[in-house]
Amino acid sequence: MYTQSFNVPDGAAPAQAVAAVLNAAQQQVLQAAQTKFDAVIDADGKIEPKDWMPDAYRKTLVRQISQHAHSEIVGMLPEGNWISRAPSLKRKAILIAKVQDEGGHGLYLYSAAETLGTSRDQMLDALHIGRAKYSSIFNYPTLTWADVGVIGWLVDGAAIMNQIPLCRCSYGPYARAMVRVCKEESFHQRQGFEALLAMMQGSAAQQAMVQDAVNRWWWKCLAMFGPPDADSPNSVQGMRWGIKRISNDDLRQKFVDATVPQAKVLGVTLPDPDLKWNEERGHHDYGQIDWDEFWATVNGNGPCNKERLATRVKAHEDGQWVREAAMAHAQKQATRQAQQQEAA
Ligand code: BYC
Repeated sequence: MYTQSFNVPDGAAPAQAVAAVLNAAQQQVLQAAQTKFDAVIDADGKIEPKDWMPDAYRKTLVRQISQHAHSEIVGMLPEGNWISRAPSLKRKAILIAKVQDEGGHGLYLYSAAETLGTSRDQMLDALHIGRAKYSSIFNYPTLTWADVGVIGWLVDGAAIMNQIPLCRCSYGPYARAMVRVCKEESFHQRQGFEALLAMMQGSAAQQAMVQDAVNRWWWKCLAMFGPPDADSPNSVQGMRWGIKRISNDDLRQKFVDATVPQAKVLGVTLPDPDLKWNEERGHHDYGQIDWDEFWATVNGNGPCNKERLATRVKAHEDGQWVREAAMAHAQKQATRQAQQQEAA
């Protein structure tokens, strides 16, 4: 026989023969869809929600976008703790706006992930039972007001470095959401730097508070970019698909190079004796990141993991009545609209 699909033994049941032919036809359709998908990726184009995509591409995007969304809404917590203790009305207004922005980023990102066929409830359930990841950085305490400035300067600074390339991600809804997120994050980073600059021009105690916060956050921010490239299981495929554009280590290096001159302007010391300019590489060398500590935190054993998750679950439960009221209102509006249409 000519093809594998026709290669059925004599006397096989007709139903099996039909299924084999159908299978071959389905394989052809699938192959054509895969070829089209690969061509779009190779041409640096965009994949949109209704386009065919491989299951693994869809799964990777849901994983990354939902983790990103979770990071935004858990990220509201360490800063939210300081809203009532901000040192002036101006700083309080800025912080409220920033925390609100993070909530908005979570919403755009959950919406982008929903276009891939996973519901927001499913994503939130995964977060609340501790199955889903969110950024390691939010499992550390914010001990002083200087921590809030350092989160803006370094944490948002690292987030922007990672997120600017995501504006060119191959999945359209994620890329478009990131354009707005990055614009807002850029303000967040600058307000953090400006708050620290004000403190560095203040008393010796304020300056010491800033230095202490920088000492506690610096290494955690370097780890935010994820494991070294050689230990990053998702990187190669993520880059092949145009989801990730720049590797974990390259982004980390860009962050170090961009931050060193900013630290000089601020007048703080970055807590790394190995940090120095390497003329040959055209980059700064830096010391060893504690990856054991990073993995312990990612796996639920950082200083604040349990507290963050408990606060998030409580916020979700406390908000149940709001979701119910919104649904009841929408239902009422839909019924009223249907009645008006019937009457017209
Ligand atoms: N924390 O193979 P890899 C923000 C996980 S905050 C926890 O390199 P991938 C904000 C990783 O998920 C920033 N887990 O993975 C700022 C993977 O586990 P799974 C949020 C981490 O996906 C201020 C495993 O380690 N931004 O925006 O290729 C206020 C192996 O890693 C971390 C984003 O999420 C970490 N730091 O690369 C409020 C950006 N690093 O999933 C909010 C979007 C790695 O296989 N995400 N892991 O079980 C990304 O760009 C990428 O997902 C990552 C990791 C660079 C984070």
